[in-house]
Amino acid sequence: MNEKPDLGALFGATNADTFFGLEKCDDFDAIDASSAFIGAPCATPYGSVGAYAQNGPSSLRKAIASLTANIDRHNFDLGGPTFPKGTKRAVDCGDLSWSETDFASNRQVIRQCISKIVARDVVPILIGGDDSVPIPMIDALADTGESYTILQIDAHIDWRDSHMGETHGLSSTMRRASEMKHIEKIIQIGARGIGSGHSDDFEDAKNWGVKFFTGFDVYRTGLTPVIQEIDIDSKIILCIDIDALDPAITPNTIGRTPGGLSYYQVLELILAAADRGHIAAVDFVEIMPEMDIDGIGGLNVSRLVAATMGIIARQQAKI
Ligand SMILES: [Mn+2]
Repeated sequence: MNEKPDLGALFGATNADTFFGLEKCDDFDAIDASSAFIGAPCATPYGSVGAYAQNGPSSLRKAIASLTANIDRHNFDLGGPTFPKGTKRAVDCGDLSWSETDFASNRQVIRQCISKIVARDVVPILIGGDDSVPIPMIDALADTGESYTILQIDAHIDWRDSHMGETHGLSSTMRRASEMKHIEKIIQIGARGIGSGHSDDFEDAKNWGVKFFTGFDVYRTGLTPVIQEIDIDSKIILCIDIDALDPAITPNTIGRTPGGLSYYQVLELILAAADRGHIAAVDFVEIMPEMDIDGIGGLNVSRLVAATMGIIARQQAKI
């Protein structure tokens, strides 16, 4: 047999151009959902590599297409259907428009979209795109007048002040966030190996007050100390760079680094954020299907996104 069997055919999946076969939403001003899948192919890329993760959002829609007929089935990671009775479903807002040359405009498009969605009490799930995409998302939350904790799950700390002359690129995300008045706490989990960060950047972050739990810390002590650091009733921005996960399960990324988190460890952190606090916004970034191996990364990331939608649906319905 040369052709691989099709799981979607086994389940009766239909062709869907949205994530998980969710309803499409084109009007941010009228959006009515628990959360919203928003594709952001590009914000502020470095000139040397360009918009290398632009196919991330479409790759996740494709990766979960086999389950479009199963959206109401039991998800054993959640203890029920993804969207149980009494909850609102998520929607898919498609991909935001973007330019390869006008980065300020890319950031403005993301910022405006997030500001409108959160004003309607919908939790954005921004799908990148490289790790510069969250900067305007985090900035947009200033419009609510609330204060936030960032839970950043990433192999890299992203505290460069500038890299290759760019201050809003993917290596500066947490430093830019730290400069925003509405960000009161940052917890960073999963840093490991060698990235673009310098020891000075790490010192600056610690001096700001960042609570760090490295990949090695999680390996040695588990997640309990991390979860205890999440303040009760805090409003949380979840910044998930998929290179936080082990490259064995998310090879679909440019920054593969040995020693990453497992699927369940990341899921437990997302559950803990909703359990102790309130998830206000989410991003999943650095998704690069060209790097994937037999669809393994798309599988793991798309299922984590779907589980996140289920966790947020329960949070929004207070069940
Ligand atoms: Mn990273």
